[in-house]
Amino acid sequence: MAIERTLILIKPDGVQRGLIGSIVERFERRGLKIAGLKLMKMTEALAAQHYKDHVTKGFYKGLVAFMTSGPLAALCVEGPKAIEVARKMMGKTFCTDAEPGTIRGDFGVSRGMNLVHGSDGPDAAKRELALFFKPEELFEYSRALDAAVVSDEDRA
Ligand code: DAT
Ligand code: MG
Repeated sequence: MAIERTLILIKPDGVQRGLIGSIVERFERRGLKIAGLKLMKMTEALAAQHYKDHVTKGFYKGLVAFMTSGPLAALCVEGPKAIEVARKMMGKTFCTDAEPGTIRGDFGVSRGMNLVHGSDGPDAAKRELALFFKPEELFEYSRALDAAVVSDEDRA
């Protein structure tokens, strides 16, 4: 099954800067489907689970302070190879390194305040989606435009 789901977070800087719509629009325009969407606050406990691989890193404390500083928008984005497609759309980790045309490369100049999170692989996507969404908050639905966006070959 080549149709994947991934977790995208529009981080507190993106919400503060009024970029929720601009960022969500990028995923919609690409043809990806929004299977879940909500505004929420990341608690320290959720940050510890979400960023468990980074707990020992020097930047962890600052990262958690930033991520818990205000509301963020959580999205479940679905489509063919959605995990890799979304990561490419986000650009390199630090906005200063990200190519123009990417979300980080078009909207940011910061290192840490890099606007978006995207799961980095299938295991992370599954784990992270379960952290942020209850099953009933994710939706399976067809759109009238799906036949023009995804072919049978894409689904295979
Ligand atoms: P990504 O968000 O591109 O998957 P990551 O998982 O390596 O990057 O790191 C998670 C977040 O932590 C990243 O979006 C920004 C912050 N971060 C990573 N490395 C950092 C560093 N060396 N200094 C400061 N913040 C860093
Ligand atoms: Mg990461």
